[in-house]
Amino acid sequence: MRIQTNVYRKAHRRHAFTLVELLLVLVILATLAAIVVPKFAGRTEQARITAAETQIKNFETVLDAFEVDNGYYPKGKDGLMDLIEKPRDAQSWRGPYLKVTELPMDPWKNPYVYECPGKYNADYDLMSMGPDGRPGGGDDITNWENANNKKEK
Ligand SMILES: [Ca+2]
Repeated sequence: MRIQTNVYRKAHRRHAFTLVELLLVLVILATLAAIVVPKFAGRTEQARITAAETQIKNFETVLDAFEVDNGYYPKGKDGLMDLIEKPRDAQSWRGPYLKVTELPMDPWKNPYVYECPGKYNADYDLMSMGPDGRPGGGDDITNWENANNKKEK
């Protein structure tokens, strides 16, 4: 009888200790999450920005190839589609210039914004609207900042 009680107490104490341990682990995890997640989130955002910059550079390369073949950059706001589907008036089109059936979205799941002729560049403007998903706001990733083909102002 006495042994049984001891065993029960031991088991009970062990169980209680485990609960405290669990709570402690939860507290530690919550603390870690509070510290680690914002830093990590910042990095993924930076990674997305880098991805958008890389995608724009890739578009530029492909648009140059289009220009070499056709003598002009794809026209209008839907010009990027001309990289995938042959425009009616493009006689020397040798695409598709992108190995996709749909244009890639930017890292925030918004379409890249293309315009030819450009407002900022002599040839064309290409940008991602950035994390806020709208033009402007200081977070746009464009091909006219740090571009060497800027229009004279
Ligand atoms: Ca923006």
